[in-house]
Amino acid sequence: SRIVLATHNPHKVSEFQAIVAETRPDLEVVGYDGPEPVEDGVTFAANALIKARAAAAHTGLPALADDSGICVDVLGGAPGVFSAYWAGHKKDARANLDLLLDQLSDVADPHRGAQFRSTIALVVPGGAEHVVEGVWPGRLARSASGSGGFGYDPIFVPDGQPAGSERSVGEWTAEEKNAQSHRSRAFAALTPLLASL
Ligand code: ITT
Repeated sequence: SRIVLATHNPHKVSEFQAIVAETRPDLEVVGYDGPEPVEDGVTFAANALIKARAAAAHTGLPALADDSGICVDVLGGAPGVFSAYWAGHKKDARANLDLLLDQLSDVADPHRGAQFRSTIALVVPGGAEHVVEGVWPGRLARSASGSGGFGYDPIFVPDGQPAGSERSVGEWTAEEKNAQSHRSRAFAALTPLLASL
């Protein structure tokens, strides 16, 4: 069966395609190029639902949408839902992460905790709506490294790495990232809800 992925972010599309191929190879993920709704929610869940509902209504197919971001402990969870536009109205990943590093320049290592969060909404036309979340704990690096992934990956250092050889997600392969990421964790929570599709 087919499911539409309501995102205009090509990095999310390729991550989802890899994650779905691992767990539900029978599911055909199609892209969405219909109208982009205004994402004016104040939570990840609200924005994920706005995007999934719009795609389900426009295509008549079950729709998935991801709303995600980085949440920094000493900033009370910011950038959060503002992650894509942290440095201004243009989506500029480099400006966003440079600003975040600046904001934490005086914050010592033990206090640089942060999480990537992914909230996925599933909307079945005329049927159910579900929202799940995946969290990936870690901390912010002192400077950017690596060119893998997208967004804040070059400054996010996930927990659980051997001391002395910690790497930012920018230095991870796509396979390494997909094995652990917030997006994979959210998708794992969704798997039982996709069973009827
Ligand atoms: P769509 O709304 O079309 O899905 P978007 O990129 O605008 O695409 P969001 O509104 O959910 O999506 O913004 C998410 C932002 O959070 C994204 O632009 C990155 O800055 C950051 N982000 C989310 N997941 C990330 C990841 O896996 N690695 C690095 N940064 C991530």
